[in-house]
Amino acid sequence: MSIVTKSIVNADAEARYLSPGELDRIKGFVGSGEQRLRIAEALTGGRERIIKQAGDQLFQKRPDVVSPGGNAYGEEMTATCLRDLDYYLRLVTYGVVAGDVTPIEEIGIVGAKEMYNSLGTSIDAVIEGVRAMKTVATSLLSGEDAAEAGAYFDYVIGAMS
Ligand SMILES: CCC1=C(C)/C(=C/C2=NC(=C\c3[nH]c(/C=C4\NC(=O)[C@H](C)[C@H]4CC)c(C)c3CCC(=O)O)/C(CCC(=O)O)=C2C)NC1=O
Repeated sequence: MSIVTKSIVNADAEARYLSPGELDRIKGFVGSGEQRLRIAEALTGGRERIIKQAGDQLFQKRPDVVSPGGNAYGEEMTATCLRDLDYYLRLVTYGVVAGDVTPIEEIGIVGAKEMYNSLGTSIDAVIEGVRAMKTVATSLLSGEDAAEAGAYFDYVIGAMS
């Protein structure tokens, strides 16, 4: 939920107008709108490059995951691994647009550790992949935009750790 929806739900639950503090936070959200959309567009447009380069970096650092016996070994499993990176990049763009980590948390974090454990996938390696996406993605952005986007990758990294 964005800060707008959240504030309205909270205010209406008490049948009250939005408070000055809520209006102030919404003002901040609206004011950063152009930047957040610019970042989301850049990440969406760069997705193929981000996934490809991050995958290369991950498999260079963790050759075990794509070696025989590794969780992402073989063309199909490697593609599934890259698909998961693409999922997390997509969720990062949701977070950036919403100005809120809740969509990332609800779609991609809750239950993720248990799921990866049951698949025999190394969470550390997934985190390494997300870290590599952050490196590539932030290199495509200017300073302030890189910092803003970086915070959402950091959220994923922290929440998976
Ligand atoms: C949008 C929210 C969402 C997420 C996050 C998600 C993840 C997800 N990753 C899966 C599998 C998988 N995920 C990986 C990923 C990897 N293996 C590694 O060693 C690497 C470290 C890593 C890539 C970075 C692999 C290889 C599989 C297939 C495992 C298998 O079938 O044995 C599966 C099992 C079902 C399937 O194969 O599709 C799910 C549900 N699905 C979702 O809907």
